[in-house]
Amino acid sequence: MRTKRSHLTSWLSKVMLVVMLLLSFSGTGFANEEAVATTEAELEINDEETGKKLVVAYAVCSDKPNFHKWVIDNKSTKARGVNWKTSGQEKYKDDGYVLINGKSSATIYSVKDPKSSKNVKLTVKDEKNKTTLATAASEQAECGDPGGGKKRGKIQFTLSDYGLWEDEGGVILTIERIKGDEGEITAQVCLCSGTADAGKDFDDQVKTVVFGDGEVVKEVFIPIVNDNQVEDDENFKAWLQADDDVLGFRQATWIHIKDDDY
Ligand SMILES: [Ca+2]
Ligand SMILES: [Ca+2]
Repeated sequence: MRTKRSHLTSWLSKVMLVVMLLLSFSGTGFANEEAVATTEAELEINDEETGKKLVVAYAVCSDKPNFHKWVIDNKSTKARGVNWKTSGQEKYKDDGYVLINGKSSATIYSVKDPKSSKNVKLTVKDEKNKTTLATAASEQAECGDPGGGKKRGKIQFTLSDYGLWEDEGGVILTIERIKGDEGEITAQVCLCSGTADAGKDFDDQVKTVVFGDGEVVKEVFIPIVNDNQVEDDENFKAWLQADDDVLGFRQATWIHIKDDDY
């Protein structure tokens, strides 16, 4: 066992030596690097000889409404200074310098033109501001994409119709949160008359629903008025109101009340 282990140790140290030699010969300049477009929004700087990724720059889902968000990834083990600038709209040019440690990334923000949906390009240059290392376009980074930022998800009614007897006391509406669960979502459930009258046939008080971080389902109880009159079956509608970007497909649901006084 001891002999095998010492052979292994000796073999490992040889491998380490070769790796260290390779690293020391890889140089500090940018001469052996080439930019390779992977997608429109992501570019890589690779070492020409080894093919290893050195720098990757890409747009991600922005958590600030008026800014594009970018990530510049330093894949090498050495700290690297880069200059960056964005262009696309004359008025909204932005630039800066960032020092990124080895095997680390830097997040940068650039001002978004609120009036234009045009692509904004990020250009990353070397420390001396001479060689362009990478450019990436912002439009590819839709929120909710893999690798994007936080996913709040969308909320909607689970069903498009509910039915109950007038003497059941009320109805429980279920609101589900899909495609994400991060952060808080506040919504209101508003009730509108159909053939059933607000206040007379059902309690029309607006209900507030808060999805906490990680919560994906909420129930809301809507009281129904039970009378002694013989009447037709009646209905009313519940509306979900929240920020546009968190509203799912089923924003309304119908509640059908079946009369029990026939
Ligand atoms: Ca009744
Ligand atoms: Ca009735």
